This record gives sequence, C-alpha cells and structure tokens, in this order.
Amino acid sequence: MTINYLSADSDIEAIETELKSNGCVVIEDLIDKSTVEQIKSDLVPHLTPTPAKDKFAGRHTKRAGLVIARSPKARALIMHPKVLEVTEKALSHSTNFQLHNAQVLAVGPGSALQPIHRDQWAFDFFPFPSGFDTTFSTMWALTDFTAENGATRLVPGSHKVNESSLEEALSTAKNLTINFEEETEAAEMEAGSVLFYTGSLYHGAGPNSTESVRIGLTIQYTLGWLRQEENQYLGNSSEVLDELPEDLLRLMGYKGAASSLGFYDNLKDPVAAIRPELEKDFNETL
Ligand SMILES: O=C(O)CCC(=O)C(=O)O
Ligand SMILES: [Fe+2]
Repeated sequence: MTINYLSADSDIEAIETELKSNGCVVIEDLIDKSTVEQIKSDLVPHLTPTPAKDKFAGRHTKRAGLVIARSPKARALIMHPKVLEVTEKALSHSTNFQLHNAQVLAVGPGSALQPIHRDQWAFDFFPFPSGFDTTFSTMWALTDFTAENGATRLVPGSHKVNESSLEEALSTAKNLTINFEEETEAAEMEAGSVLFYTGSLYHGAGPNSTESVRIGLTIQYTLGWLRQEENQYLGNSSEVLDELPEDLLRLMGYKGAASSLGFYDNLKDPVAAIRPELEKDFNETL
C-alpha cells in the first residue's frame, strides 16, 4: 500500500481504482500556479492571529474558513468538475452530497505530528460500516508539501480497517498508536496538486521541522443527509449569496436530501429563501 501519483488528465476510473485500493491518491498540477497564488493571497490574511491551543488543531497551526466568501477564485476548486465526479462515485450510496468544510490550514515551524484520525470520526465516532464512507476529503497544496514541512501523512490501505461497534471506534480513536516513520507516508506534492483521501483513511498533518509554513486548502464533502462540519448557511452576506451560481448554492446545502430532508415551510425548495428566482420543485433538488 502506498500513495500513488496521477497526472491531471487521468480518467476517473484510474482515480477510483487508487481510492479503492489505497484510500488515497495525489493528482499532480490540477491547477496552475497563478490560481494558487491568488487563493493564497485571498485567504492568508484571514488566518487566525494565534495558533490553536489543543493538540488536534495544532499548537503551531493557523486556520481560516468562510472560503466561499473570502476567495471567489477558490469557488472553482470547490466545484472542480473532476473533484465532483470523483466525490460522486466515492459517496454514491447517498442520494447526493454537499460541501462539508472548506478551510485553509497553515502548519507552522515547530508543529508536531497531528494525532492520526479518520475525518469521519467527526460524527461522534459512529462506526459506519467499512465501505460506507460519509465524507470525502481533498487537500490542495498552496505551497509545496514536503516530508520536512508537514505534508499530510497517511496510512494507505487503512480505510479497510473495520470498526464494528461504537466502543471499538472510541477505543481505536483513544489508543491508536501508529509508528509514524514506518506506518505513515507523506503526501509530498507541488503547489497546485491535490490529495484525495476517503473519510475512513487514517491520516494527520505531518510535523514541520523547517522554517517555512506549509499551507493547504482542505475541501471536504459529506452525504446530503448529514450535518455539515462548517455551517454553510452562516457567514455569507446577502451580496455574496446573490452572486453565487446555482450549482454552488446547491452544493452548500440549499437543496433536499434523501427523500424529504431539508425543505422549509410546506416542501419548499430551500434556495427560495435566499434566491426566489432559482426556486424549483423540491423533488427536483434531491
Ligand atoms: O493539514 C493537514 O495535512 C491535515 C489536517 C487534517 O487532517 C484535519 O485537520 O482534519
Ligand atoms: Fe483530517
């Protein structure tokens, strides 16, 4: 098991094969360097002025969300057709999927290895059956990612480890001991490349022993019927909401899910609350 690298023009089947066998894959140079620089300059000024205080969030790591409002250019990454096609396949056991979280992550000098985790433990450690992923994660490199500067470290193949009960999931989360040198691999990649990994894959931000900051933009997706990690209904002004394309609004969650989740009033399309001209029959939004 390893992290494999595919070129930007790889077909979806090749990406799916990697995700099935390793739970992760890097797509090289999916966006150009000027897009990277623009997104970085939009988002970096919004990084929290001080790092987080806990080990998971990272004592030398700064973050910022509200990516849609803060970086018009980053919207194209959230809606990148290749990413959406791969996510659709990865989460095909649900009627649809939605944006879960979009966040810039700056891992500063001196950062320790982030505790290894599954992103889908966010759902109170519910032991979703193996093969039933509830999230799909992307990590876009906005600087080069190296083993030294904190490239995300992954345990390829660990998406197949089954947690058969809540107790088992909780105990795994608490006691997981991974020898990071031997069992994890660094997703080294150049700025403009993107790492894909499943919600069930063990991973964490790597330690940063350099003098420079590693910056990534993580964009994650989740099943339409689950609660989003970053609340997408808050924090966007009506000016921003007015300029967003319909497909992005739908991806943010202004749509139905499963058979009847997410309407308002009497089976009304949720988008009608903010953009009445886009209203559809509720069932058409599923
Ligand atoms: O920054 C990274 O490389 C990974 C961060 C991560 O996995 C997380 O915060 O959930
Ligand atoms: Fe994570």
